[in-house]
Amino acid sequence: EAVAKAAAINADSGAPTIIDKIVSKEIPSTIVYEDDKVLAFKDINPQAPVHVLVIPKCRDGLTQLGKAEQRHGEILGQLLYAARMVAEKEGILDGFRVVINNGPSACQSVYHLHLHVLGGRQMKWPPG
Ligand code: DGP
Repeated sequence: EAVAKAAAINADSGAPTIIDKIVSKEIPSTIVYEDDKVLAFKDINPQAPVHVLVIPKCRDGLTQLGKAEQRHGEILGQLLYAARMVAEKEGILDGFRVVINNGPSACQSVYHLHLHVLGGRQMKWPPG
């Protein structure tokens, strides 16, 4: 966990991330949902039977949710709606969780806003 935190601190620079390469398809991913603004693909390190990341194709300053401004309202809504579409496509609409890790203390490791859509098993509360 300390390593993850250190990586997160170093990553918060606004530099390109792995997600840019996933959007450009330079790095392959298993796409679950895509439209002109949003891409959803399977997480490489799944924490549940269904674990999908939902991202804005254009980062536009949204390295993390904490950087959101009022002008981002439309894309933020589109991301949540895409999360719901992913849940339906993956057959977990009756029970799923949406998580956004924001910053080092939440173990954010990739600084391009992304929603985790998790499901397919009984989730616990509180989350760790
Ligand atoms: P977070 O810790 O909230 O910043 O989540 C970043 C997620 O990104 C983490 O669950 C693993 C995932 N991830 C990292 N690199 C890749 C990759 O190259 N491909 C895919 N599909 N997922 C990745």
